[in-house]
Amino acid sequence: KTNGTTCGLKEIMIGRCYEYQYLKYQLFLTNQSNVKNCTQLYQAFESAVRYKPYCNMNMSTYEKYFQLALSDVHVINRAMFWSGTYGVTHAYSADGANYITLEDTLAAAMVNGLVWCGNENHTDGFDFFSCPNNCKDNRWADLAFWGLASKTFAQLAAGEIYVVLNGSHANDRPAFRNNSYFSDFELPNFRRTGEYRVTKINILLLHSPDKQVTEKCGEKSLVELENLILAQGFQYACKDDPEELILIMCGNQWEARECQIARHVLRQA
Ligand code: NGD
Repeated sequence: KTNGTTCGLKEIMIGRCYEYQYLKYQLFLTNQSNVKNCTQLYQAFESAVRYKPYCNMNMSTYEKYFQLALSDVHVINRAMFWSGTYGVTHAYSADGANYITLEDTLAAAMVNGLVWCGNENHTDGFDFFSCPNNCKDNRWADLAFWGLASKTFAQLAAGEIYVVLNGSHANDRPAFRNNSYFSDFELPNFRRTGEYRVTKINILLLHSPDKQVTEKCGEKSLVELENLILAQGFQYACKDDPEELILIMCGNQWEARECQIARHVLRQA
C-alpha cells in the first residue's frame, strides 16, 4: 500500500498546463499554432483512468493523452535522458533552458510527482486513500503511464541526445541496468531513419563526490550499452564526470573532499 491519489489532482494538472504554456515554457516547446486546450487534455487523461480498475491498465491506456499533448513536438539536439540521476540532471537541464528532459514536456510536467489511480467503486472514480503500485498479474499496469511517456519522448528526440548515468551505485547496481525505463522504453525507441532521426548518443557518466567509482566509460555495463547503441547505427560517446555537472553536485556537497579540491583550484585562478 502506498499513498492514494493526490488531492486536487484535477486542479493541479489543469493549473500546471496553463503555467507551462503561458509562463514557464513558452519559449521552448510551445508555439502559437500549437497551444493546447488544458481542459481537453485533462479530459483525455481522466477518461483513461477514472472509474477504471488500476490493474486493467496497459500500454495503450494513455495513448490519446500523449497524442494530444505531444503532437507536433520534436526535440532536436537537446533531449536529455537520465537513469539514477534525477536531481542533478534536472538541475543541469534547468527547466528546458539547457536541455529538455521528459519532465520538461507538457504531458509529463502536468503529472510529474503526482500519484493517481482509478477505482470503479469510489464515488469520485479515483482512490484517494491508497493506490496499488504493483499488479501481480499485469506488469504493464505499473508501466502504463511512465512506460508510454518514456517511449513517446524517445520517439520525439532527434539529432544528438544526452544520457546522464550514475557510475557510483552501491550493491553492484550497474549504471546501465536492464529493466530500467531507459533500457526498456527509451533506448529501443530512438528514431533510426528520416529527418528526425537520432545521430549520436552522448553518455555523461557521473560519480558522486566522495562515493565509490563502480564503473567508468569503457567498463562493464557501459560496454554493453555502447554495443547496443552501435548496433542500432548511432554514434556513441561517453564522458566521465563532465566538469559542469561536477560543479552542480559540489554545490550540494561542499564538504566532500573532492569538492574542496575544486574550491582550492578555483581560488587560485
Ligand atoms: O521498481 C520500481 C522502480 N524503479 C524505478 N522507479 C520505480 N518505480 C516503481 N514503482 N518500481 C521509478 O522510476 C522511480 O520513481 C524513479 O524516480 C523512476 C526512474 O528510475 P531510475 O532513476 O532507475 O531510471 P529509469 O531509467 O528507470 O527511468 C528514468 C528514465 C528517464 O530518462 C525519464 O525520461 O525514464 C523516464 N522516466 C521513467 C519513469 C518515471 C521518468 C519518470 C518520472 N518522471 O517519474
